[in-house]
Amino acid sequence: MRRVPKIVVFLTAIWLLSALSSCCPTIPAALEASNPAQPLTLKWSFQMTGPSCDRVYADDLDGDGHKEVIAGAQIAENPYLYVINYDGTLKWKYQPGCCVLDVYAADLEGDGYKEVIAGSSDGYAYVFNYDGTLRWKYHIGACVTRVYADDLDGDGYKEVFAGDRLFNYQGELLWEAVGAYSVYMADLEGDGYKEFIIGSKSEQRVHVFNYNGTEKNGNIS
Ligand SMILES: [Ca+2]
Ligand SMILES: [Ca+2]
Ligand SMILES: [Ca+2]
Repeated sequence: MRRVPKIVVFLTAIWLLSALSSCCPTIPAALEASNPAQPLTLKWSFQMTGPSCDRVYADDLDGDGHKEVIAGAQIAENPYLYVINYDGTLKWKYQPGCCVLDVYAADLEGDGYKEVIAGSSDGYAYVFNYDGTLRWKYHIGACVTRVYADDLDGDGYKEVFAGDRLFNYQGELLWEAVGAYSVYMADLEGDGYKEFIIGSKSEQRVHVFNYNGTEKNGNIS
């Protein structure tokens, strides 16, 4: 039986260890989109730095009537957050310290321009202006796997959820939701205040909080 060289075993072990210890998942196979009954036509494709793109989103950041595509490269080496024009050309890009895990866009202060929110496995939540300039970033520490924004208290300014924390639009910490994994904001009973809905990964529960961070009606399992 042919022996595997020690260096190959060593490098494979290093790769496996780094893949397991990182927030970045293993690299999937190449995309195949096919349906013989209804063939798909490729409009354009954009070459990223890494072999994996985990999060994509689209919105009209600058209000010119064309939506931009936001895409995050999920690779530890040379990762980038990309904002791509509707025609497939690069608008801007930003290099965080590690993989981009989630992206979202929202007009935080209602000035007509949407901000780009990104979470990274470098432990930071990032908020960018529509033109790619960094507005603020916050070091959460753990991998920032979810980002989202909505106006929770109805004051006209959107709050930013990132990782397990809630910030005001200027990046000031409002409160923490330790153990949060997924999030959404909606006015459940129509009283003008949105509730903060949080899915917990470890507890297998959904929690609903009032806009001020107090738990609403106990846990909903
Ligand atoms: Ca646009
Ligand atoms: Ca804005
Ligand atoms: Ca608000």
